[in-house]
Amino acid sequence: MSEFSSLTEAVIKGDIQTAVAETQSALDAGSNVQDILDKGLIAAMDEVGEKFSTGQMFVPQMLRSAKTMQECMKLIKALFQEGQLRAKGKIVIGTVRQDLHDIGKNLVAMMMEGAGFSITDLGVDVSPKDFTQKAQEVGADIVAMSALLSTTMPAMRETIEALQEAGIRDKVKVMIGGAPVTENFASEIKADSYAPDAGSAVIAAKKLLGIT
Ligand code: B1M
Repeated sequence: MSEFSSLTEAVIKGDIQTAVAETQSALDAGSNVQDILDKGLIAAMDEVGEKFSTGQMFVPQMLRSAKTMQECMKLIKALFQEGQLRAKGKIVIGTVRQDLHDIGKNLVAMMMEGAGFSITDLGVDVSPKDFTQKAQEVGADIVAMSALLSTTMPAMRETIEALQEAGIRDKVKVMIGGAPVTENFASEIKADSYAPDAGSAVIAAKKLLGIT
């Protein structure tokens, strides 16, 4: 059991007040910030992802845990900018062109942030050009696209083509997901990865970047 087990437990339960207090007291006690993140917060989100993927936890509880994690992150985020924490990789995420559904995409983004990735969230209705420009600008490791409409899935292929045309397809991994998206579709459009839910998306992102 880690020294941050009360923090981990509070995040899993979605108990914002306790989790924030535990984070603050760990910081006040001089705990290593990377440890608070890895052993306290990320450990909690790993478990939440696992419980969600195996049907032991549902969307509202997962959102609550993700929100709890985000509130704790506010306390330690400034230290990221000061370079005291290592981001696991840079992910540019968005819902594809002409698609306004963002609940699932937000969940994926929150879980990925919870897993220690640096997230640039472009929001909804993101054009292939915008995905490409932002990926170039931030030096993204992964472009992550969400689509909830069968009519907007082709925009995923077009985004991959735009990355290709911009000459960065070999520098960036592409991950896709969303209710109508399938593993077959991912292979068809030559995406690097597909994930059916937010918990699996984190596992897939780690796998893409060779993080164990
Ligand atoms: Co829309 N809608 N909607 N809608 N809507 C669906 C998707 C639909 C299935 C409803 C239905 O007909 N049964 C249907 C799509 C049919 C299809 O094409 N297959 C539909 C339709 C038709 C429409 C409109 C066209 C309706 C209309 O106006 N005639 C319209 C389109 C607007 C547009 O986008 N241009 C529309 C509008 C809307 C609202 C704006 C009202 C609202 C969206 C609000 C918002 O997101 N801010 C809405 C909603 C809420 C839904 C439903 C009810 C719920 C979607 C949702 O949030 N699910 C949906 C029906 C349904 O799914 N039961 C429906 C919860 C969310 C947590 O799950 O998004 O699947 P999900 O995300 C999951 C996974 O898919 C995965 O992880 C998430 C967490 O586990 N995942 C990824 C998602 N992205 C991922 C990315 C990854 C990896 C995993 O890697 C990058």
